[in-house]
Amino acid sequence: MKKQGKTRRDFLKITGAGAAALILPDYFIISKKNKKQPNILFIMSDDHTCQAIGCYGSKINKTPNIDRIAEEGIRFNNCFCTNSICAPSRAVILTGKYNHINGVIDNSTVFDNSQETFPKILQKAGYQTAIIGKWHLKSEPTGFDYWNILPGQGDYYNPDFIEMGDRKNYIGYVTNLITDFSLNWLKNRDTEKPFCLMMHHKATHRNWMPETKYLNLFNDVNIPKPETFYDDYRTRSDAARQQEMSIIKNLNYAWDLKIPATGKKEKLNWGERALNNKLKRLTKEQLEAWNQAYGPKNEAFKKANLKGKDLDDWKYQRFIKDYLRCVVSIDDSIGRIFDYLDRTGLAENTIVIYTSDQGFYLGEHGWFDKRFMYEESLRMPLIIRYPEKINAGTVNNDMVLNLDFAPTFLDYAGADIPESMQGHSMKPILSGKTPENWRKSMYYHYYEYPAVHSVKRHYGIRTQRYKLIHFYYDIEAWELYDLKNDPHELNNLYGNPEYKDIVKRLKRELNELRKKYGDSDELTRKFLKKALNKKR
Ligand code: SGN
Ligand code: CA
Repeated sequence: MKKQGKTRRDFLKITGAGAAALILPDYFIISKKNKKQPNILFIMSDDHTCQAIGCYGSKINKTPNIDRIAEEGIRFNNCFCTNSICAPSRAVILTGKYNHINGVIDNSTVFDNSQETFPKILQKAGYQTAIIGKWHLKSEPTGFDYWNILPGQGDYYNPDFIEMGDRKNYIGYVTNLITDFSLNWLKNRDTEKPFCLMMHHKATHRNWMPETKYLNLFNDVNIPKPETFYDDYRTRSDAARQQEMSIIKNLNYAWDLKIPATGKKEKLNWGERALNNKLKRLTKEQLEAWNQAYGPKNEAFKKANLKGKDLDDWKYQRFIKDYLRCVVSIDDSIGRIFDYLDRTGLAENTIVIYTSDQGFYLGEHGWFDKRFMYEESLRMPLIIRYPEKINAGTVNNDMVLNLDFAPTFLDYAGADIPESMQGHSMKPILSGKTPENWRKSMYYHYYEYPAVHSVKRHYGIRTQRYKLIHFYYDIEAWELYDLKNDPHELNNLYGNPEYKDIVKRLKRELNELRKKYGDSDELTRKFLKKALNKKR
């Protein structure tokens, strides 16, 4: 029986106590007032990729609480971002528009917060809205009745938060604090109105600093490296060879691999200084736990004097274990949120979404980080639970984008979706009826270059079977992959005469998509000019 179906009188009958009126759970209020406007709980992590989520078939970890959303709802296997980097993806999610329209082409651009966003429209539709956690859009959040955000990337330990303009420091671990603040907001919200809460975790962003209680998790296990760890980029353009996100070459021993510097202060490299600064934030107890965990392991590493593949493997193990330890705290967070939703009856009338701003490489092609249009960083996890409308255990392969999130939420709220939004409501898909004309291909455009990790600017098209990418700026190169025969994208087919017609067709389709979404070489040049001026 659905909880929404019960009346206040039923409840009093069940409990047999009039005094129970004083402790009425949330769902009675919701059931009466907001039946048609579901609550929206949008949970987004930072850089948490499908390869490290149980329900996506992770071979390296377990995420029981996150998986519950998929078990009781829907899992999207083909949700993609339109630009695999943080601020741009967040701007797309808020506006339902591509970055060349909303303006946030890279992490250094300030989001124009006067533009229309789905939270603003939800407010007009009667919702109370809040954002808690990572924001990263540089301007102040607008469209939120309450906001409590991390400045910039935020800190894992004892972070500052900016609450409605006031900056305060908190003792604790960031994932737990974001969860505490979210639960507090839920408990104190106006129960007369539906809500939209965006809970944005900082984890699992670089430099992957785990919570003290998990610092020794996975100590005695060996996490298998992905098949493509030693990809030699043989058939690719120079873009893949010239990146700086290699686990072997670009992880910093201190910042990423947690081996603190012992040398003189003046001689420290950027990573050694950065790690020292982060460790300064820790309380005495936190630092003790940290040193107890890393100290002996670091000593053993130094003694072993590893070389070649043994050293590669050590780096991978240190990196992946810290990353996965951060995931455990996120999974705990989702567990705590569900405890509250279950206890209050809110679980019935709340759409719970779990996603991440983009995918991430966990050693695939030898990399960490994201940015490339290749599968691991293009794909976003997307799982949604809404028992009233979504059948438990649904798995969907339609191509959906972060561009579709805003229209979907507006559709559920019964609000009008502005014509200017470029995504489409996924509501019919969620109820099992994919529209016949649903997209069969998607457009992607990445701009942040020259910049950290040196991933060249590129745009491209992904269809259900193929992917065509054009790298530009200080390179002129195309790549083509057949995802059916080459799911790991190791074999660039561009230039192979057998694929001439396919390339022709894909280029035509790519141009059509660019036209449809209003992107062009001219606009790209404009953004380039702006970026170059900023650097001067
Ligand atoms: C920081 C990280 C990068 C990362 C970007 C963007 N370096 O600059 O590794 O790619 O953030 O990440 S670090 O030295 O500060 O760790 S994003 O998810 O916010 O786009
Ligand atoms: Ca990110």
